[in-house]
Amino acid sequence: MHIRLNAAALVLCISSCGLALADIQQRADANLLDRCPGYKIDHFGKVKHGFDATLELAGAPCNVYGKDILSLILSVRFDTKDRLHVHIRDSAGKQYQIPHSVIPLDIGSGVSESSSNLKFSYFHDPKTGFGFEVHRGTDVIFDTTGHPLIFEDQYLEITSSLPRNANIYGIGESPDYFRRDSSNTTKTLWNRDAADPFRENVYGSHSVYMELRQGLFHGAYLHNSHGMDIVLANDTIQYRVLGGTADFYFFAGTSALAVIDQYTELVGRPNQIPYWSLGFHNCRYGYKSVYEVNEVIANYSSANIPLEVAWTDIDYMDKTRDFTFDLVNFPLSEMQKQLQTLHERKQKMVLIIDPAILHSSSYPTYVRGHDLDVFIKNADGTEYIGQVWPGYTVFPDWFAPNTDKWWHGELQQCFDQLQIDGMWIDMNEASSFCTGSCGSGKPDDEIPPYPWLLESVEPPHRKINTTDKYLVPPYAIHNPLPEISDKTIETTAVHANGIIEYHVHNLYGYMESRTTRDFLLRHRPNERPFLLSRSTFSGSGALANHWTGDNAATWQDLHLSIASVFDFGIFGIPMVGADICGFNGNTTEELCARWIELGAFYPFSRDHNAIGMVPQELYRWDSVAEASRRALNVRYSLLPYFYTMYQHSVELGWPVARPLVFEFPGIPAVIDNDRQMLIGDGILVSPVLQKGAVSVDAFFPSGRWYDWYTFVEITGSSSNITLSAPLEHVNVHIRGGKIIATQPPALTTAEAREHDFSLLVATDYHGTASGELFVDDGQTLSSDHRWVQFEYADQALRIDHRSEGSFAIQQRISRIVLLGVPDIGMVFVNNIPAVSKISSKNGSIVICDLKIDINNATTISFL
Ligand code: MIG
Repeated sequence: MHIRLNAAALVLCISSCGLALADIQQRADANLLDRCPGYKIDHFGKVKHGFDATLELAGAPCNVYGKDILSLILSVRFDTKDRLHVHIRDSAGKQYQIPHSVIPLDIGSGVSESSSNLKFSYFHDPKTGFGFEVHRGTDVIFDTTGHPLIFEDQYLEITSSLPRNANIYGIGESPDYFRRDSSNTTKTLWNRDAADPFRENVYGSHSVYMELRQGLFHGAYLHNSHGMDIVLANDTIQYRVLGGTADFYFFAGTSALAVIDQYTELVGRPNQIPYWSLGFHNCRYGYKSVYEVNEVIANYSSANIPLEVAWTDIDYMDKTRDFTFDLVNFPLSEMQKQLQTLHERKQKMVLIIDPAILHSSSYPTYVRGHDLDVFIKNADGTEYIGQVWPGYTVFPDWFAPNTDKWWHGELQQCFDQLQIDGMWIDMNEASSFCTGSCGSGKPDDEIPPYPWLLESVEPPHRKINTTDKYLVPPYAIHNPLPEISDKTIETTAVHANGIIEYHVHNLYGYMESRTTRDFLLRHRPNERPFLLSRSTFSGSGALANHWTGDNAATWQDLHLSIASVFDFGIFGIPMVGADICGFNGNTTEELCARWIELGAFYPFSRDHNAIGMVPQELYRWDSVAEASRRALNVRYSLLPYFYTMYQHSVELGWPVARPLVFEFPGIPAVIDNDRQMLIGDGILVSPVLQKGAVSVDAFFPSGRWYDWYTFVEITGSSSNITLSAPLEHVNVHIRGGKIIATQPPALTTAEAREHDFSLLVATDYHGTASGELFVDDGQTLSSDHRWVQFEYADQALRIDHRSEGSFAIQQRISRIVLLGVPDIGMVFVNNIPAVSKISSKNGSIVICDLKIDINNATTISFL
């Protein structure tokens, strides 16, 4: 019998057992840093679309956390009119840089300095040497002058001044409030399997931030795969990086959406998702059998709660080995039946895969991989062996020439047996339960005990080898474990190209996402893959989607989930959500009800639970079931709108879930609002985040807002309004000035898509409103599409479409709801009186029984 426990237990132990090196070593050499001489700039000259120069160390090396590099190259390029690239690298070209083949950054067409919205200038300070400024108009958005550049082989330090109390967003992955505390924040970027500890580094790395100054946003991104700390303190942002080069990109903004557009143009636009993935997903760790999952699926449907996708966790595997099925509890034949039934009902199945592969000569997947030489190595050339669920494991080396072929082959065999609809890749930080190559030399059949099951609660940590500069780099980033190799692959492990893990650790999940997505694309050419990855890096959004990992069933984590969803909007991974009702710990009825009321609006909406916790499927309590039906009804009604907003993500990077500050940057009161969530720019969700509360204080920017359910108008006056919020109710409002297309909800997205549309025309104080609807087949990559445009003014609604695309929309508009308009008596469609039914409800006008073809330009007048 295999006992599985939550790995979080291990994390808790390690972080409390050992003092992290960073704590001991933390800036012990701070005074030495004062000796760093900075650089002298020379040979500054104009080149096409920018400047080049050389930098020479301006004095004696300080060698604080490595060896100072004497000679550097500065190149400045105006990539696009809103993106400036400033790259400082070693002249010798020895520092590790992320290859273009791994992350294909956009290089931009190049513009002249005069047509760029950003300008570059440099200064020489007698004390600190070279420094540079990035200007946007009169604003200096990045300014390193007065802070010496430190460029050592294992330590870069770049410091830029910030305004006092700067409004900084982004930098992660790290569970935190959305607006970072710019007076005292250290964000460590070192991918780590940790159960969402507040403010610490977790699964992914995104060294991008946005800053809001006087109503305008700008952004900056450091393209570097090394471990780093990004420190906000003393009115500066300081990068402390364990290697590589200072490869910066600056984004002119000026809106939040513009910054994200500019950033995702560089690192990759979000992937196109299948329409079904916007449905509701159910998962848990610890389902005992395929039969139990069958019951769960049936229970959703008898409770009338929409369930689009049934997920199964590592429980389905035979002894947690990838690409196998448990013969007794999850036999393949029963899984096939489940899949068939799901498909008959227009539902989907997603399964999990972990990267760690059992090291055993009787495990065919391992043997094939070994024969193709696809696993990460020790320095002596033997296979690197760690420990994950199945026992001692090896790890695919995504850099090795045969790895894609092998990984695709294993997946192919699995898909040949079971045509699942999407994939979930977990543990790809990569997570390993022991430190170092702990399984080397162990007999084939030895299954290691899990460290947290050992009698002494505290697994003895190995002796720390401070003489190896890659195991214990001179500068200790604030990774809260004794070694940066803890709970992952050791930094000295070697990839096929000779590169050690130290340089590329943060890329592991990104690279697994790429090859896994490639498989899905090859396997079903032209079908949009659905892929969910725990570990991500800059650019992952082009390949995969994300959930925020192992949160806890607490009110605090319910609240923080909003900020994390917003963070991933900045990171270019807009299809994101947190485990609804909470993963670790037992949820409660009330918390679960409140969580689905928020989670129904996460772009990626999935209930997920840890093993051993009380069940939390949405039908388990009457109040939760009722809250779920109501909230998911709103979500499913809004699917056309979610999908339209997601198409903005695909084309422009714009996040689906947005903080108020993105849409109302001029209102100081919303700079730190991470308690409400806008969907696109037109729907405001104001969830209850507090135990026992039956009302919510919600901020409403000035303007007209309309209650989703009653159509009652609320007058926003840039202040809080207390809304009633009984347990089963979540407040949702429509923003005046927007037109939103909806479809009647159903139990699956396929069914919901077949219904005719309603248009919610929510007018502003000028009596106008506008909106768009994007429609395509929701499934193929080559689908034709149509962008329908709606404009309401002077009591007339004009329907038109963008010139691109000619997808024929089958569904008609059968209902129009006019919000905030005077009474009407008649409806004309293209000047012809329309047969329709007009009624009014709470000051709104509801027109039913219409049959309006939206493929043609149409004018509907209301008199
Ligand atoms: O360490 O596959 O974050 O969602 O249920 C636990 C079991 C491994 C961690 C994932 C979680 C998943 C769990 N996995």
